Amino acid sequence: MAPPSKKLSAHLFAKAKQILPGGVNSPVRAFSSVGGRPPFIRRARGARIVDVDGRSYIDFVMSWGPLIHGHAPAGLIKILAETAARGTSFGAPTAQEVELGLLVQQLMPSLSRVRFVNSGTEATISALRLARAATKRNRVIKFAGCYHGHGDPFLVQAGSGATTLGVPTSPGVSPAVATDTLVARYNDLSSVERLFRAHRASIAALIVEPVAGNMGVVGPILGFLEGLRSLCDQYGALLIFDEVISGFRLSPGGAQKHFGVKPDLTCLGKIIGGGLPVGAYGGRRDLMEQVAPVGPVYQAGTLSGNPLAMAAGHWALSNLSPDLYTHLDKLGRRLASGLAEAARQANLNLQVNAFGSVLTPFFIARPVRNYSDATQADTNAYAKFFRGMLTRGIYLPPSQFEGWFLSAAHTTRHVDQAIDAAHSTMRAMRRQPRQ
Ligand code: HOZ
Repeated sequence: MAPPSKKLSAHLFAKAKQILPGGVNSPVRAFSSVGGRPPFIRRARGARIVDVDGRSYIDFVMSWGPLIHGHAPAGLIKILAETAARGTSFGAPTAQEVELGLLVQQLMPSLSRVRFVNSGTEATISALRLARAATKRNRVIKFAGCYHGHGDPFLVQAGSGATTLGVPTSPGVSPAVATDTLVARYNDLSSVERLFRAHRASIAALIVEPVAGNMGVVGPILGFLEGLRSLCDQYGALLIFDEVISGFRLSPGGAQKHFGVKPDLTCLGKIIGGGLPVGAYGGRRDLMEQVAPVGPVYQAGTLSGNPLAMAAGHWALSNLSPDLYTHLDKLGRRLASGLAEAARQANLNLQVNAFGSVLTPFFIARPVRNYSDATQADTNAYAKFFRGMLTRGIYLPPSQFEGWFLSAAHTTRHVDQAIDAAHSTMRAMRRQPRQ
């Protein structure tokens, strides 16, 4: 069979660049760090996406995490159609937002109150404002390589697209804002303690991705999250878990349930919207009741609690089951060990960091436990690997510093196809001279 032409994607990308900066609405999608042109997607179902040129790929991006049930599951599409037929937005209270709130609380009991917003970015900036108001302090500790959306206080040594593009601290973040952001090393409690000691009475909060997902996947070492909880208690700061990625993915109760560490505030996104734009923040009642209209901390949104998004989120969370996590864990382990074996046979350095259904293979010889390790990975090797996999019909994150995501729709067959593609891609990489 003749390979399909890539004309339409190429044409659309050229046209997109005439109107959208870089041709995209989120930087990592432009393929800048892996080379080539992004396929434009026409449709998706299950674990597969199909581009406008008719090429089908097994998808390991899954919209960067929200699609734990796969693309376009029939139950979700039905609920969305029924909900849309009743109206797409009211800017007024609905039953759906109450139902979703109660379900979130049932799954994550630390959220005794929850506020829905439209993205993870909104959730984190709102949670930080609340923490500052509640503690009457201004500073925040974050970790190098953790990404909490694109709010100014968090675009300091940030992971995800900021690292991919080589601008971990973005121009445009005012120095005054950056001064209030203190940066520690992930998995290094002594770096956190030093900051608390030096700035003791001025730190409002510490924010962390309990399993880092935006420097690639990097899990917490034993005692790290517990240590953060004690340090926050000792120094009177609030502990904020950014569970935008880990929430409902690591377990129905997120990383906080999995590791048994209770944050004061939690930020959510991705799965909570079932593939529609939703974020949320929530936590201790005494804190959340400082949010307007109960308290003075202002935050609002025209589309917050949007009925379509609430219905999608409710469907997604209602369909989480123990069997789903067993399936995801099994596939995650199979994919991780398959990739490691492919690299071993091709004699390439590879470390696969995997947590359930999210993983990142780093092209590096030694373990990756923090941002400095992650950024020493061979990004040229990742780029070659990415291009080889894409040619073989496997759609991966176009950056070394992102997670791969599995879903209910992935099967052993999909995973084995990806492993086969990895074997042949890595063999070919081995034959090519280093760039
Ligand atoms: N920041 C997102 C990944 N961690 C990328 C979102 C996107 O490009 O869609």
